[in-house]
Amino acid sequence: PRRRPGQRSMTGVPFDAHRTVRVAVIGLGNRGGGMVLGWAAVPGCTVTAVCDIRGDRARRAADRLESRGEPRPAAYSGSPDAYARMLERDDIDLVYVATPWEFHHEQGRAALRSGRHAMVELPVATGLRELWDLVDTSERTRRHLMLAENCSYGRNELALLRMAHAGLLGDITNGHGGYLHDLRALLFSDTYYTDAWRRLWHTRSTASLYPMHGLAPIAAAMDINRGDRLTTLTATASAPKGLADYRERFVPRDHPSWNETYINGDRVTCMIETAHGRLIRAEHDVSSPRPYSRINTLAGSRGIVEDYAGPGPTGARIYVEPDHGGHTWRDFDSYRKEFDHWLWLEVGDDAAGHGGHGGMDYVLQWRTVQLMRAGLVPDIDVYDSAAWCAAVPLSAASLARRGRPVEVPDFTRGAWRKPRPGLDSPESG
Ligand code: A2G
Repeated sequence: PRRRPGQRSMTGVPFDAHRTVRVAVIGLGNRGGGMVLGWAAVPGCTVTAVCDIRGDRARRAADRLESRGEPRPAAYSGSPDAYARMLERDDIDLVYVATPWEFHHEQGRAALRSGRHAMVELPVATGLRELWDLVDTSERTRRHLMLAENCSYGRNELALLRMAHAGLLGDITNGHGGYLHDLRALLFSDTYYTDAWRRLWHTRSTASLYPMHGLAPIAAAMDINRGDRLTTLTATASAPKGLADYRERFVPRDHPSWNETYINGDRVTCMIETAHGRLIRAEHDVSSPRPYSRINTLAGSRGIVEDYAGPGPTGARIYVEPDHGGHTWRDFDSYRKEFDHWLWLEVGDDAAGHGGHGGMDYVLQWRTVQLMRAGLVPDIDVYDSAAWCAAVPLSAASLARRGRPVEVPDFTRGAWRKPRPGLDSPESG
């Protein structure tokens, strides 16, 4: 059931009817155009302004909100700096950035500098200097910048986090996760990624371009930036074959992509070590034929959970001592029930109604609004965002040095040793 303003949540965080979170959205393509409806659906949240360089998109987003009975947001468009004009408004609390990767740093930074909190799609920035700049700017402006990592709010991922914290897996020693998604058809589509922006990254970078969906939940379960931290990264890559092969078979010879050379390896693997001797393998492959997987696995001295591996309803399997033995996997279902995160119990039904990646998108948006209304720190803060996205430039650096380990910066400047609120905070963070 929908919560009404002023009502108390089951989990005790007060919902303040007087603090509506006013969201402005930059970028109304596939992602932004969908998320804008989610923001408007969250109780206590309203979309006051939308922006896209293309006027038709801005108008369409405003129309869609209006036709759903929401107040019509102001629409900005027409030039690359239209977003800056939008930021001059005085009715914005949170800026959500869903433009192509190359604009994230500039727009996230501008949002912070305008005095707003910012939620930025993956990756928040693609270079180390830009990541540090976001950390510095967030500290200087005292505004939060958070990665919009919906997978951190996945139902299995959150159950896994709670299991890890409950000690079920013993001492966590290793895990892996990734983004394995056959994007070939979308990358060569003329409409899906505006101006083919995502395909072009494969012509200019040799890097793990987008491992965060798998890396972030594993890092959270290992208390990265809350007692442990990422220390070194080593990257390795296969040859680039998939995109050229796809083009050869399916793309007409007069298509602009025939002028391009794809240089990024199909499979890029990062091995990341932590201060406490844990090991994370983060994978990226968007150019090969395969069913979707984030291959989440978390393992410790007492057991292991593997997602995307089981036939049961959760898709995950488990093996933990003393419950199991005989080298035989068991279904994860009963453990998922036992460790189900309160967020899914609280808003899972609403999330199902609002679609988006099995409900993760809505849970991310709902939780963000909840924490903002309560005046609390986001679950995923600028330090987490920078640490996870650092895999992009660090993998490029390691690959350029033929796989030599590179240091992961400590964006927390030493604060990682202390516990901080995070994704499995009991209720209010
Ligand atoms: O494919 C999926 O929706 C991805 N999200 C998203 O990040 C993006 O890459 C998209 C294609 O544009 C998840 O896999 C959760």
